Amino acid sequence: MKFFYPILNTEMPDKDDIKRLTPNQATKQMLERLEADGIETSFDRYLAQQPQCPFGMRGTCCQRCLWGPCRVGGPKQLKGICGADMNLVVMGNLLRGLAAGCAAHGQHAREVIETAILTAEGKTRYRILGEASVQKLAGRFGLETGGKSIQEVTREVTGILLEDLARVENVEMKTLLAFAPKERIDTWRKLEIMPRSAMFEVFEALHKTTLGGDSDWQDLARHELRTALAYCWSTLFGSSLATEILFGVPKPQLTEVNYGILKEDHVNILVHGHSPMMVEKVLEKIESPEIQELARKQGAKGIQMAGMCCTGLELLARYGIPSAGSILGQELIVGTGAVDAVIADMQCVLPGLKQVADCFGTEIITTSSSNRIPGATHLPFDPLQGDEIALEIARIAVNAYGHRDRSRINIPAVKSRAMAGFSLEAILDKFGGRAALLELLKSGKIRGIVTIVGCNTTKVPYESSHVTIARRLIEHDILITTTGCSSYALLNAGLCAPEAAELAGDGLKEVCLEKGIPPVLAVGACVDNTRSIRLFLELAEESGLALPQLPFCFSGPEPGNEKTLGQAVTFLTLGISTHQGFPGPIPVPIPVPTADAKHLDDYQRGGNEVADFFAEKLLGLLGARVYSEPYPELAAKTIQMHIHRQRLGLGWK
Ligand code: BF8
Repeated sequence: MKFFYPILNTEMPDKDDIKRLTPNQATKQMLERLEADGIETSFDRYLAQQPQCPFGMRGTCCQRCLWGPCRVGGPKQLKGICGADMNLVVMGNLLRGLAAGCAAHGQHAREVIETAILTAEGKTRYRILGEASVQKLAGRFGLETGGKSIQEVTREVTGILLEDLARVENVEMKTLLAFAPKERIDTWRKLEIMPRSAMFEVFEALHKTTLGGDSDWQDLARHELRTALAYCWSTLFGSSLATEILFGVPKPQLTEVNYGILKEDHVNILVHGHSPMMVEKVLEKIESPEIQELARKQGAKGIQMAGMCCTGLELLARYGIPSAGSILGQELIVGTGAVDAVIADMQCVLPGLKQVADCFGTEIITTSSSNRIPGATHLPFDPLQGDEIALEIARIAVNAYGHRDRSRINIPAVKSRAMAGFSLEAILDKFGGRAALLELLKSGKIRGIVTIVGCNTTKVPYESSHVTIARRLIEHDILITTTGCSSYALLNAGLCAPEAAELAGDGLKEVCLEKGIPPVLAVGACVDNTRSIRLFLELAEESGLALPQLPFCFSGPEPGNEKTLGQAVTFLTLGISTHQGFPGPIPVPIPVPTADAKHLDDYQRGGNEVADFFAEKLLGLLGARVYSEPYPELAAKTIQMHIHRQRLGLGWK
């Protein structure tokens, strides 16, 4: 590959490498087409950034005060102006990144929980479709429900979710106490990392990392773990549980994925972002006689919804709405010229999207007051007026079909079959309950469960790391759950279709064929990592074993958004070891300066205390560690070895 970074012991692709190595042929076609048309995308801007700053790549660039930026760890600058060394800078950057990710999922959680509360109070026209989820959650929280209406119980449970998001008092989080195993709670208490709430810990993370704040990197590391716990048990659980309360629990269904699902003679509407509140209502409205008639008048044969990023995955899981592409695909899919409108809510909506949209006359409608794009139509979500706003959005999207330039439409004829919608309930149902799934694990027919999650990055050939790792793991009888942009890669590669069972090892193949399921289970959006977590918790409880003993692993092959940091550290807190792909969120060992070093590239790749903390010390504290491995074939081997060691430890063959 074109760009070699000896300091990180890795290399990065140019555009030819990406086109040659991506497993996604639709992406290859769109890259070529946009290149020919002279339309710039993230892939071009990435090239313009080469070579990227080696200090920034290693997390040793500090911009936390106005004295900086300080590049720490070079031949002449072992410390920043304030005296911060590499450990303090790296750990502080990690903590700020995790806090930002926590705030992002936290705003998502707030929107969903508030909508659920207003709905329980009878103030919106949403409905509570997940009554069973409400009752189960009330049971977890130990609430007395006798004689209470479903609205009253919903109000109580969602009130607790909101408290966990924003509590200031020194009280332990109720969702954590309701779901986490005693062994973990005892471990976290001993480490003094029990959080108060997501907002409190984010506040404290920013406080601790101001100029002249916390100078002890190990204390920042402790706060990293504390903030990850808040992230998990409030922002992830809050979003995921409140969404299930409002819209119900997904069930597996078959659908199609990738750019080829767009239809030239239909209105094509792309739904993008993370919070499904607005597009749930838009879905209702496009079925209305008014909007269907409007589409006919515009000459369209129908309306095709297509999903992007996590909002797309919410609709894929719940209704089988075809998914189109992940974060780095957003400019490419608009470049097909076939997208009439993009409805974008919050997060992962790139600023560059509007430039491509303007080249093709695509309407962008932003629906979150947190995420605006200059020049886009802005209709912010309001739970009290969801129906009216959704109808307006549907009208704009359908009317856009009338002024599309048909001569510029070019939809790659690439699509795959997929089965999605694997909620926790659906997984347990397919396997005949948690005891039956545990037996399959013990017998070795399924050797382990790995959750592959997270974003794409231009630093590796598009979607290739996700797909390579998943293929190798299923070949070795390892069942996979997936969320986020990782799941787009695996869906597009056909690994989430039931016929992908043929690609699995003998044991996993037999199980998948018998159950009629794929070896890669798409469980939902990034916040639905809760489904994989709850699956791991169920199996730990059934086995009577602690989470760190079980043959589970987490992999984030292509880290991008700061939210990914929270996912990785969340699984570490649970005692589940974590692979990270391209060196990103959690540092690889930082080169140690030698006396005669004149330039960064002269340095020896060595150790540093923060890297050692994640790669070694955590094992003693939490029973889990980080594996940093950018090369996917080696990463898959590393994960297999981890699963193998876990099984050996249990005496499972
Ligand atoms: O929360 S995987 S690029 S879409 S951040 Fe964003 Fe990363 Fe995609 Fe969803 Ni998750």
